[in-house]
Amino acid sequence: MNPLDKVVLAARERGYEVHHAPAKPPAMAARLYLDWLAAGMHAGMKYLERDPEQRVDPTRRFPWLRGVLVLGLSYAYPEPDRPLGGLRAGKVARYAWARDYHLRIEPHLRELEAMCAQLGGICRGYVDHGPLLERSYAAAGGGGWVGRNGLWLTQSGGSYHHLAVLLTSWETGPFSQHPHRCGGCTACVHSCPTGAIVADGVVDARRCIGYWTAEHRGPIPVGFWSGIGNWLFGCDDCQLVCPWNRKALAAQPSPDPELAWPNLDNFFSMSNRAFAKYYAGSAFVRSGRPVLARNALIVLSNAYPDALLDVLPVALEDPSALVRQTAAVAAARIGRRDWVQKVLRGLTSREREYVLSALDLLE
Ligand code: B12
Ligand code: SF4
Ligand code: SF4
Repeated sequence: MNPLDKVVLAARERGYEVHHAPAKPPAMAARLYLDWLAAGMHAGMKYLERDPEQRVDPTRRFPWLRGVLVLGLSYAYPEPDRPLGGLRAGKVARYAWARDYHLRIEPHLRELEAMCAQLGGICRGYVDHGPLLERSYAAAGGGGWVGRNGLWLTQSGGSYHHLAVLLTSWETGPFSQHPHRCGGCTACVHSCPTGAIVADGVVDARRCIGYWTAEHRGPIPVGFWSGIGNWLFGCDDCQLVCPWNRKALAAQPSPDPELAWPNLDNFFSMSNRAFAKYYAGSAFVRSGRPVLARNALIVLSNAYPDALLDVLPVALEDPSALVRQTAAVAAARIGRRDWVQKVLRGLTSREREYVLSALDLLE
């Protein structure tokens, strides 16, 4: 067995499906990325502007790079039951129902890198954080295609796959391209509450609930609040309707009911430190307690105004200005403008500006 096949086997033994992709994403994928950036669709994710040439052609940064292995890990595990007790109102995207996938995948990538070195090659593994077009590698890897919702999906496993890439100093191949199997379906496009799927496979992050609720750290413009519905963290609307996800099922890892159905009260009653400890190892910790509390206030103001009335007295006194700002707007939204004045006093002029312009829009 040649060294590359040994690495592929080792990845499969760790639960990944593996596809061969070329060292560089196809020129058309590079063009799509640069056009997306130029149109500003990356919203506040400034890191995506860094070194776009390297992202579309990683051989510039890694001169030893000859081929890429795409690793797919299914997370199509079943939905756990909602625990009893507590304020369990918001929906969490499926990827966040189990231990943070970065923490699960990265140790495997380090093991595969070490194995490559022992076999006389070089490998570098990335999941999410590298300057790489993971979906374009996946699409070029032949195991699946990029659907209208922009997600990479396979016929047998649907789109609930985490992706990682292993850059290698060995030639990969042969390559094949999977047929595009969306056909005449447009279910995902119509399901998106905020109209974020602006063209086939193109998502404008400025409109995506996944961006606002999990990546954006500041206050959320009030114009997006109703579109967020009861998505507390991330959004799966464009995957829930996909026919290719109906049959997909994965056994591992088991989802944690406390992550799939968190008790919203925790985001207001816990200190930042207690929150980090309680949710250690989850995707929530990367965003932090104030972001989860911000989202909870929006969900409650959209769908559970009575429960919002119960948490507002605490939220309006929260140590985080982000939470107080959001609480003030949420209070006004359910007719309690009399609670806003007190909050304004403790905010900087910029923070006040957000609240006052949101109130104007609510009129
Ligand atoms: C930035 C980012 C986001 C942004 C922007 C999303 C977007 N669509 O671009 C936001 C925060 C909105 C986001 C949301 C989500 N994300 Co995200 N995100 C990323 C990240 C870090 C970069 C993506 C990027 O570069 N976008 C720019 C666009 C232009 O590029 P692209 O999405 O890669 O699309 C390329 C391909 O579609 C290609 N293409 C299109 N058609 C074809 C055809 C062929 C033949 C080829 C070769 C290429 C090709 O062209 C595009 C440009 O190269 C990647 C990880 C990574 N490093 O790649 C994860 C990633 C794409 N996200 C992921 C996930 C799971 C999500 C969410 C489902 C999370 C959630 N539940 O809330 C949502 C889904 C939103 C959606 N419908 O896309 C997974 C996707 C897994 C999969 N099966 O596809 C990734 C790969 C993370 C991971 N390692 O698992 N995400
Ligand atoms: S994740 Fe939600 S908001 Fe983003 S494109 Fe999909 S359905 Fe639309
Ligand atoms: S919902 Fe339909 S159009 Fe969207 S990705 Fe799935 S099959 Fe393709």
